[in-house]
Amino acid sequence: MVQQSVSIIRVPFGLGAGRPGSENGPDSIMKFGLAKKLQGLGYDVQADQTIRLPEGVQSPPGSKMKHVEEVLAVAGLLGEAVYKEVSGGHIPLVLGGDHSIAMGSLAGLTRHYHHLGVIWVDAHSDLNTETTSPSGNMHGISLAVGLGLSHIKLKQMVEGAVPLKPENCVIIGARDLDRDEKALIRSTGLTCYTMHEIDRLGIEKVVQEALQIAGNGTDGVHLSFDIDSVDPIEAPGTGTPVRGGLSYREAHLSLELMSESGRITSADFVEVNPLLDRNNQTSKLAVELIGSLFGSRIL
Ligand code: NNH
Ligand code: MN
Ligand code: MN
Ligand code: MN
Repeated sequence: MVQQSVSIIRVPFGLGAGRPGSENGPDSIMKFGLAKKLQGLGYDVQADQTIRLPEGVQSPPGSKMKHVEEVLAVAGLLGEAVYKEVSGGHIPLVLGGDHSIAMGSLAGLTRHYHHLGVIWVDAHSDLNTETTSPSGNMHGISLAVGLGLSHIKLKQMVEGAVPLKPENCVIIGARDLDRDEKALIRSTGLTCYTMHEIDRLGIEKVVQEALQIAGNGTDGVHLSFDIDSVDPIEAPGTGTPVRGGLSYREAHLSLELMSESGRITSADFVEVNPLLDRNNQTSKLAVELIGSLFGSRIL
C-alpha cells in the first residue's frame, strides 16, 4: 500500500445474491476487530461509513435480472463515497455485502484512476450479462459491467466513470464458470488463472503475474476479493461455496504478495455470509486476510 490512511466503507447489501445473509457481512467483519487490526499495523483508520439502500427503491417484479434498481441505487451511492475517499488520498476498503457492490467500487475508482487494473479473486468470474445469466442474480454480472459488456454501465452509477480494459484484468481462483463466461474470457483476452493454473504454477507465480498484468500501464490496482475463492473448509460462511478452492495458506500468501508489491490501491471484501457460517470462522478469516493485505506478517 502506498498511502497510509484507510477508509472503511460498510455496504450491508445482499439483494444481488441468490440467498440472504451477506448484508450482515460488514458488521460481522468489524465485530471481529478489523479497525483495531489496521490501527495496529500503523494505519490511520478513518471513521467508517455505511452505505444503505435508500428507502422506497424497489425493482418492479417479473424481470429476469433480480433487484436491478436496488443494486444500481447502492452502487451509485457507494461509487460517490469511494470516489470521495480515493480522491482525498485514502485507501478505500469496501466491506460487502454481495459482489454486486463491486460495480459501485469500480464506478467510483475509474472516475479517479482512468487506467485501473483489477485483480478479481473468486471461485466464479462474474462475467455473465443480463442476456447470459443463468440465475438472474446481479452478483454474477459485476465484472462484465466493469468491462462495459452489459447494458448497465459504470457511468450510470458515477458520472465520469470509464470501463476497465480486459488486458489489465485478472481473475484468480476460478472453478465454477458458466458456458458463456468461458467464451467471453477467450474472446476478450482477459487473464483467468483457474485453480488448474494455481495447481500447476503455484500461487506465488500466479499472483506475481497477476500483479504485472493489472499493474501494466495502470494508475491504480483494485483487488476485489470474493471470500468464496477460499476453500469452503476454511470459508463455509458464503452463499455459493465451491469445493477445491484456495487453501488457507494460499489465500494468505496471495494477499501478502499483493501487500509486498505496494501496488494495490483499493479493495473489496465480499460475500461473507454470517447466517451460513460456522462459529464465525469466515468473518474471522476475512479479518485475518485483510490484515495480510495491509502488511500483517508472522514474524
Ligand atoms: N455464475 C453464477 C451466476 O451468474 C454464480 C455467481 N455467483 C457468485 N459469484 N457467487 O461470485 O449466477
Ligand atoms: Mn463474485
Ligand atoms: Mn490517466
Ligand atoms: Mn464467487
